[in-house]
Amino acid sequence: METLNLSILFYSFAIYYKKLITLNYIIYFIMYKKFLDLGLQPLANKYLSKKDLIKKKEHLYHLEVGFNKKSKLVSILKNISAEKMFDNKYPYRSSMSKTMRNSFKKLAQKVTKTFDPNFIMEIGSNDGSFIKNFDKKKIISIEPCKNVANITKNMGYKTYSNFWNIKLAKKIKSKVKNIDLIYAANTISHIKNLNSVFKSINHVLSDKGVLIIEDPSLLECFKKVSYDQFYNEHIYIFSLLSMKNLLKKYKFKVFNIEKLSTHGGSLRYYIKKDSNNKFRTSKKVKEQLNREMKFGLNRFLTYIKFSRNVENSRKKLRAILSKLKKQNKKIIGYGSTAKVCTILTFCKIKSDTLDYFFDTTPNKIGKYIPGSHIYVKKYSKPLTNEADYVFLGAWNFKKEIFNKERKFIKKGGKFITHVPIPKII
Ligand code: DWN
Ligand code: SAH
Repeated sequence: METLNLSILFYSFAIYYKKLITLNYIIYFIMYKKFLDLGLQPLANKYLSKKDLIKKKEHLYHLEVGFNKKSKLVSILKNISAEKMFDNKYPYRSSMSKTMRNSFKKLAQKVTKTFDPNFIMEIGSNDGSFIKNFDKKKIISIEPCKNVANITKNMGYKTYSNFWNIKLAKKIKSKVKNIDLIYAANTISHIKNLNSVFKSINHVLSDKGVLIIEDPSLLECFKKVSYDQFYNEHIYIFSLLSMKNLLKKYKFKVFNIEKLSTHGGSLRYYIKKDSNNKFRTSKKVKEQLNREMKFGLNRFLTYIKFSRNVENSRKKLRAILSKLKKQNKKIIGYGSTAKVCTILTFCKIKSDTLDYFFDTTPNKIGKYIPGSHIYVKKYSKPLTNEADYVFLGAWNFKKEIFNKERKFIKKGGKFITHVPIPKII
């Protein structure tokens, strides 16, 4: 009887969510409580050519976000294959911003001074913005996108063009024994199977070694209502609360954290094996946990409130843009980020509102943004009088961009942002 009831329940779900009948989804549905629905979205880094536009073939998925009450982990609910997202046409390049180049350089100097590692490994090395600060004999890197991995291979760095998993960990361990620093920036949040991630790290990291993870902070995302942090590649948005719970299972411990302003507010977690007594836990860990608890990241109600804030943000942004269009103002976009895909699609903003986007990334230029199909133009020199208003797609680099565009601003040029509230600046 119990089995029959369960089967009925299973099939009712299956019929209700016609498009999402995968076992994975059902499991997620049980584990995660949905709090945000960002509608049908494209894969954020799948830029389209003119030919693709004519063919009208674009993969869309339902972007829903859930909260795991037990582990406090926040995750998108749809499972998209890693091979599909991180293929040999991946366009993102970390080195496109001075802010990130500087951030990686600063960290490289800091870890050398603080930990003096024998050997370093980076997971998700992209175009080598971090590893290039080290001697080629001291570091190896992992980057699954073949086109991107070729950049660091050509620079002479040992690069494994694979996804991080136990098979690769075993291969690496058989060749290098003393990896005592592992770094992964904006990458662990991209890997669905966290069990495999941490087991594999445990396998290669020396007992006295340090693991440094850096990813967008859920607290900052909620405070800034930056719902654009949610897109297909950001499978998880971590908080210290969820990271702590997660690491417990693998006998890892966060012993220090740093609040970073990069990527709209990130957390850098310094992690060690439980058995390692070399590092004392910093009081910053407790302070961050207190901040997260005070904000309510442990309570579902906070998530419902965030979802309401997102809806208000959409209304306000649409109102600003439509008022400007009624006044016949010319608006363009600046920084064709992965994040902007979520905003444009969710707010139904197309090329009748934003004429085009300026961007510096070679593989995005001359193509169309997924979903909204807004054209990406090559950015080659500071703005003059290209538009009346500029929508900041790369709002996370506001400081860098405003510095570059100070003449445009001085002449009365205006920017529009959606964080923390949609406004003209
Ligand atoms: O997590 C991820 C982060 C690290 O990078 C990945 N899943 C994908 C990607 O996300 P993103 O596209 O949102 O990242 P960014 O770094 O915010 O993208 C900035 C974009 O803006 C790039 O396309 C480069 C462009 N840009 C520009 O045209 N002029 C950036 C700056 C600073 C500029 O001056
Ligand atoms: N670390 C860089 C790049 C972030 S973009 C930075 O902070 O700027 C995310 C990177 O993670 C991409 O280059 C992507 O190819 C890589 N990545 C995604 N899944 C991965 C996996 N399973 N193993 C290793 N790298 C992965």
